[in-house]
Amino acid sequence: MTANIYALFTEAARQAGDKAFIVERGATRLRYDELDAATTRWAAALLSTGARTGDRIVVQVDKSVENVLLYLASLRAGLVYVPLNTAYTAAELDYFIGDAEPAIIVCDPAKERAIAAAGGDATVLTLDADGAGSLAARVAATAADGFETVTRAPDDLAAILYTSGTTGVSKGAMLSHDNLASNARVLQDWWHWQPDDVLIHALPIYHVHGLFVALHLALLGGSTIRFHRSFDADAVLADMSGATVLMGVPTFYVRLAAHDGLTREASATMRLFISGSAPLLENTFAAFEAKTGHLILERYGMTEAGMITSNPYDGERIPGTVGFPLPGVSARVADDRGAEVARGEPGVLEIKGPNLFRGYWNKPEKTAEEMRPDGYFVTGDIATMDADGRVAIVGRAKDLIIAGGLNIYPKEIELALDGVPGVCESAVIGVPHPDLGEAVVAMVVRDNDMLTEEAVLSAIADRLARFKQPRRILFADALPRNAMGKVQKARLRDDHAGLFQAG
Ligand code: MLC
Ligand code: AMP
Repeated sequence: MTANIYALFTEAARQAGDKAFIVERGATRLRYDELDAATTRWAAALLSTGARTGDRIVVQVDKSVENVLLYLASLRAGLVYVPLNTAYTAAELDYFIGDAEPAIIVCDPAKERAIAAAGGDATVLTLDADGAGSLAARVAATAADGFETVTRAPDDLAAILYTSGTTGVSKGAMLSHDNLASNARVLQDWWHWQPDDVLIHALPIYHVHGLFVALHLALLGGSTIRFHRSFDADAVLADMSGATVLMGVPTFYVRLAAHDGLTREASATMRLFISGSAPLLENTFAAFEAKTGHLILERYGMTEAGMITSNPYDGERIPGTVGFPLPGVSARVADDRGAEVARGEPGVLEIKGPNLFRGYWNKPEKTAEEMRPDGYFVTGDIATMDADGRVAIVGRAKDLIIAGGLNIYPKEIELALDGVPGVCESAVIGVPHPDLGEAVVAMVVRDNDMLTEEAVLSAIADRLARFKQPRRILFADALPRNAMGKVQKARLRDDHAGLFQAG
């Protein structure tokens, strides 16, 4: 028996028959009974490059139906899928390619030349936003009558997803077929997935949320996906009638709640709005309920472990909490030595379960730093757990900013800023932002008074993806430090908390 997660999708597709799998702008792009034949061609085309089981395939392409097929075919072919945010710059890509050592790189045609130069021995193929490119041409030219899904063991890797770290260096979280399959099965049950569910998919497909949670649940359930290339509140609302589930980051719900088109009628067929990847504010939850009658179901997860806790489907959905550890997941709130604290007290959330990753690619020392001897993983999130086991995320021990559901580590930005001529030192913080939840702000001490905000931003533009670049640069004479010489970021955050607030 194979543990290849694709085998589960084959089975579900068989049961779904001629039902639509992906619908885009009202048109069916792919039916379930076409899925196996399509991924057969894509998988055969990938292996025709000479890539072998266990090889990495790095993918940085726009969201498209073909991108979905590429992902599924990579699983089928036994390759390890390494998706990258399309916003990453050439400088950032060099690192990922060097670290992952892929056999295949798939990129946008515009980046082919630069990537070929950095790609070493990898076969570089292209795929554009319309699903065309040298990979698509190879698929079209591949004659494949059948393709046997490559047998994988439960612990074999299905994907590596990069996540940045406190030191500014990204780490590849290794996720096995069993990590992904077990999490999808548990969520299917926990969220009462139904055969006639219709999912609005407007998340990017290079992160856990859009790639695994959303795609896998639809595939396992044989559900139809209403496919959106990116999130646009108008388009999502226009597509809501007849749909049943939406998964989004809090920014989705902030924008929807502010939209005149969000009403009880507009959301009448919906049964479930799920939020995660960043904290959902209680006022967003309340505004959404007031306009629709729906209680957004908040869950909590991370790249290293997929989904970890979730509010209940039937029980109380309490804003400001992320619910209960999912079945099979053990969670404890601990002090800095790993000893459990009293219920209700804050501490670092530690977790264990079949969803927990296989470690960081090529970085066993980083894996060891975040594991307790008894196998618990230290999430870096500060949480409380009540007597019933309900978890609330109340802060972060890690120096992390989450903007629009995307993680940004200040260190990486500070390193880039400190390299700009005229910058003496910098401190990067996250401050509340009405749309993105948090926005990146940099305090900069300069030794050249002529250095402007625009000049600093343009100096780092090629180095950092746009979403990581500070929304504001504030110049200061000095950074506030404590007696140990450490920059007092909490004070900076307090001082600038109102920067993006209206009024
Ligand atoms: C885009 N921009 C952002 C941004 N997204 N800036 C900060 N943070 C973000 N998240 C910038 C762009 O570079 C651009 O800059 C400007 O904002 C507008 O770009 P856009 O493309 O129009 O943005 P928009 O479509 O509005 O996108 C915002 C968003 C999107 C929130 C809809 O970022 C998004 O889909 N986020 C979801 C991320 C996600 O999937 N996270 C899950 C991680 S998994 P300029 O200056 O050029 O105009 C995980 C685990 C778990 O965390 O628990 O799920
Ligand atoms: P990532 O590394 O991109 O997978 O992001 C994981 C991090 O997102 C977690 O460690 C949390 O800090 C944060 N996160 C995810 N879901 C929630 C949530 N519902 N509430 C608060 N923080 C969340």
